Amino acid sequence: MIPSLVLVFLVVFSSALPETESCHVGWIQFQEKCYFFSHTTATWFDAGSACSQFHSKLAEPRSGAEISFLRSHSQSQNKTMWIGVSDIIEEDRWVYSSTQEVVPHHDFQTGEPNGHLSQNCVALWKDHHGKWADHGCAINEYFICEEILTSDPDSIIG
Ligand SMILES: [Ca+2]
Repeated sequence: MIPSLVLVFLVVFSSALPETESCHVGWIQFQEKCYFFSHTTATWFDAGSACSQFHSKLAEPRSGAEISFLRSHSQSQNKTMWIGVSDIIEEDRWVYSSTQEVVPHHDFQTGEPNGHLSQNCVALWKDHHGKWADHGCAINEYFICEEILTSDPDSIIG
């Protein structure tokens, strides 16, 4: 009796573990972040608020790998999608929304940004195959939220 009881505990315990280290249902993991690709549209500002409701923020691609992943995934959905980059505060100074840091490596399509003062928010542009374009912040588009994947530091592989 005792060994089987122990086994039950082990199975329950070990099956519960991965949930704390994986993305929520409906979110997609890439490297150490979880992403939510919206099924509805919102202005850039409302998209940011919607992400906050999920304890996340508009996606802020920080590496070439993240840029490529987001470009490819938005392209597979064939949608234009907001990310957390804008030049709202100072024209032509593109910064991440959450930190106001200047974006070191952008992915603007050739010829973009081209909207000057009328277009201050960045979207992965459907017709540019997911490369960036500046766009009117008040326009409703799909959006991408990101959340850092919380995991036990001892369990990180690689
Ligand atoms: Ca602008």
